[in-house]
Amino acid sequence: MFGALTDKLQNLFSSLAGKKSLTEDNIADAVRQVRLALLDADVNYTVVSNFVKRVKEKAIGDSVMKSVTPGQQFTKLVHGELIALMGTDEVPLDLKAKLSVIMVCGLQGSGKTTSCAKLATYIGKTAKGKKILLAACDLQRPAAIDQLKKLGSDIDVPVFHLEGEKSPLKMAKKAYEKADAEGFDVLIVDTAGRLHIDEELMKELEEMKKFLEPREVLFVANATTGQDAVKTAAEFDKRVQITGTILTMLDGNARAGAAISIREVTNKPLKFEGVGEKIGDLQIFNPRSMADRILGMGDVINLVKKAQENISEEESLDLEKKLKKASFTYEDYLKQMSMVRKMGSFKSLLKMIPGFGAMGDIDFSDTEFNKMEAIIYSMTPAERQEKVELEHERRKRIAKGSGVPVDDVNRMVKGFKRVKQLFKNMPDMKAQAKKMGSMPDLNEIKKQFEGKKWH
Ligand SMILES: Nc1nc2c(ncn2[C@@H]2O[C@H](COP(=O)(O)OP(=O)(O)OP(=O)(O)O)[C@@H](O)[C@H]2O)c(=O)[nH]1
Ligand SMILES: [Mg+2]
Repeated sequence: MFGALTDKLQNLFSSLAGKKSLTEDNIADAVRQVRLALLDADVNYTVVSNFVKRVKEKAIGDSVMKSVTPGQQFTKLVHGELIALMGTDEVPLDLKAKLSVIMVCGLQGSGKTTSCAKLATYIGKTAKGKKILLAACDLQRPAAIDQLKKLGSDIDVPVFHLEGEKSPLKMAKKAYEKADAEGFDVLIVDTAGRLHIDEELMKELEEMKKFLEPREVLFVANATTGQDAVKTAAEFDKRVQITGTILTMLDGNARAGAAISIREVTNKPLKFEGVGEKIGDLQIFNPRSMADRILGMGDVINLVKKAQENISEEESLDLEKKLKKASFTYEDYLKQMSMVRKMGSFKSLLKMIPGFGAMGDIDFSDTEFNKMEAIIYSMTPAERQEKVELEHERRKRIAKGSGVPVDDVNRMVKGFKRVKQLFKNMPDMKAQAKKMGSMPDLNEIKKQFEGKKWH
């Protein structure tokens, strides 16, 4: 997502890692490179200036820089400042009112309507039992109502609209009355977008806001639109006092620097990120996870969350025990791979795991998976359990049995060994979870990873 920025910062950090000490000179140079990398990624100019000023002050003033690993210290400093820039903590939705209204606004095509449906799904999952109503208050485009109705029916959430109603404000009022009368807990209001900010739109939103008294006014920002997103966010905030931002299109190859500047410019939290077109592709914005991804450290936080959502406790516990004990066999490998496949796109998932970037040469398509399955099924039980060495004769036999060239068998064995090694070094997530109660302390897990993976 931040490909170029990540590359530049990683190059910088590894060049620093070789240095014995950091002097004012090479700090100045490093800071300059951070500055260029951020500007290149389209981070807002003022935001960059403040950012590098903070980094420089800390780097020079910081006695830790005199420690044995100055490169790592500098990396940590940048990492910490990136987290601070994006808000430090997750900021959950405010749904405390008896009927909590969420007003969703933004420019045309930014992803408002989709985000309304995604939010409904998210709330349904995270705040179980809440009765949710969607309101179609975009009367600009006739198709907008149908779009929301379709999304609502897909996720089984009712959508309010009145045939023939021309005024968005009246529509919003009627939706509110219905939600109130029928005991809904959450009302999500989709609004019209415009190509540019215009007075009519802003007035409409202001009136709607005044009547609805929403707990949340969420600004939807398309991360691919660059600096405009920042200006627009500031303008929306001035007029309707947004409570937070939803970043969309982060799955595209966005130079998302502009989008992450929105927090500092508006001083309102980044609340969610949209990472795809599907209804489930919305996650709460976690500044730490985003900083990790920007620095190319993988996304352990969201990986753990995804794993918790998609894999049963026993399944993962069982496998994890084996992984830890290194009694991980080819059969487990197969199980592991099919489990990961359940969690969604393989590639995007692997990118979340530190160290897995290096496995880019492994192909995880269906054909490859089927091949791998055939190879493993052609092995004898002793081979599958790694009780015998897979010497050449055996590999030839397995290749023949599964109808693939020996090279494919070699590749599979190599992949298996790498995964086994990688998982042996993984921190014990489930033990962590037990210790902390139901939810693992993700930051703790991160810390354990940091120690292992940095330089
Ligand atoms: N890849 C990707 N596509 C998205 C995301 N969010 C929305 N989209 C797509 O972007 C397009 C526009 O989304 P809408 O939700 O209709 O945007 P909108 O702001 O309601 O648009 P208007 O109502 O016309 O102003 C749709 O095709 C969505 O499927 C996202 O996070 N990632
Ligand atoms: Mg829309």
